[in-house]
Amino acid sequence: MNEEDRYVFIAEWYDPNAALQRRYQLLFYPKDGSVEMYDVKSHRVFLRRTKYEALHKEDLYVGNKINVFSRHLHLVDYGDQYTARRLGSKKEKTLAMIKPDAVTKMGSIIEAILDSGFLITKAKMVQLSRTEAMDFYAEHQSKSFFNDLIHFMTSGPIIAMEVIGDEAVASWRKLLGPTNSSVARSDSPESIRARFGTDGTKNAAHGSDSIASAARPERIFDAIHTKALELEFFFPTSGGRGPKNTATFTQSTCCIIKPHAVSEGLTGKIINYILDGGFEISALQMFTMEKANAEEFYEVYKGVVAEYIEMLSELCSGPCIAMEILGPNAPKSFREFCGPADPEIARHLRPKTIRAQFGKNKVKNAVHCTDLPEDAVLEVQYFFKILDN
Ligand code: FUP
Repeated sequence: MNEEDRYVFIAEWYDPNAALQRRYQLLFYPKDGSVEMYDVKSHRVFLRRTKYEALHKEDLYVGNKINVFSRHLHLVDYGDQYTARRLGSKKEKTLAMIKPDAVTKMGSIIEAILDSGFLITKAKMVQLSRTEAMDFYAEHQSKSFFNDLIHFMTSGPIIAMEVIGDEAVASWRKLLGPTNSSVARSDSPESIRARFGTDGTKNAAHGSDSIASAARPERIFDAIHTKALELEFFFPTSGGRGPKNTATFTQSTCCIIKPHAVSEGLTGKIINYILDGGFEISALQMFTMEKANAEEFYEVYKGVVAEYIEMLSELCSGPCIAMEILGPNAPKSFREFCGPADPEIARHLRPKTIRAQFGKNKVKNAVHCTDLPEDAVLEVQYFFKILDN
């Protein structure tokens, strides 16, 4: 018998034409990166085994949404014990939050998160209201430091992230370090609170401190709902909106870190590059674009840019990071900072630009930025008003 390694998942896809939720068995063969799909109901082959480069083993866990040939599939369960044991046993989700004192260091903190092997699956910059901050820290309301804590947590934007990894709750807390940043500097000098925090209140970042119920090896559904309350607070899955994004929609421009760059782990590096270039990031959120949205967003390029179709599929190929950028003479200066659309040309003519530094080719060119100044606010609105609803 052929003992080739393969992973099996149950995936759901909403078929807009039939208005039906369809269920598939999805098989992934890590050896050659191929996928195969069967319709669960009819037992028919839906997709014959085909190589699909955009899908990686790291993307495969219950709860994730993946894109296979432009279909957004939701992985709802493991298809067999082997897959659950191999890919699921230790995976957890937790909330990682960058606090107001460290938002200017978000690039380096994101780099530290990715370098430690976590995957960022949701991200949103928000501004907490006083009520929201009091709600979030309700367990501390009788403490002497409560007022200072609420004042600090509402003093500026924060970035909430859902991160996933092996034993993520504990390993993120370890990377965070001790609560007090001064203690962290002596006890755990490499930790995030040691590197980026100030004291016992201004301590750069937060992590959930418990897991609702210990993960059982063969069924990790509980672990997927790890500390669901804190993640729910920022990323509600059952109604409600969560805290508001921070977009200003004034004299700003739009930048998207494209899915290929996100999946290559370049998010933190690109953000650092933008901040070091003298720009400010006033809003940030992770989105997974549906094809219809990408078409709407890229409409001006249709029939104009030869790579239009490839651009569309790149934009839908996985999560991207949308940002509102502020800076002197913003739409124009930021566009120049991104460089020519073709990274090869950029490397020759404008080697310091984002695309020269991080791009691969005309389609996988690391970032999108608004071309025409008059479209800048419209593009920011597309993400932060229309898609963030
Ligand atoms: P942690 O779980 O490490 O974030 O720490 P706690 O839950 O004990 O505290 C939550 C937050 O309260 C800390 F991140 C910072 C703030 N705090 C103070 O401001 N002063 C203190 O003495 C303790 C905590």
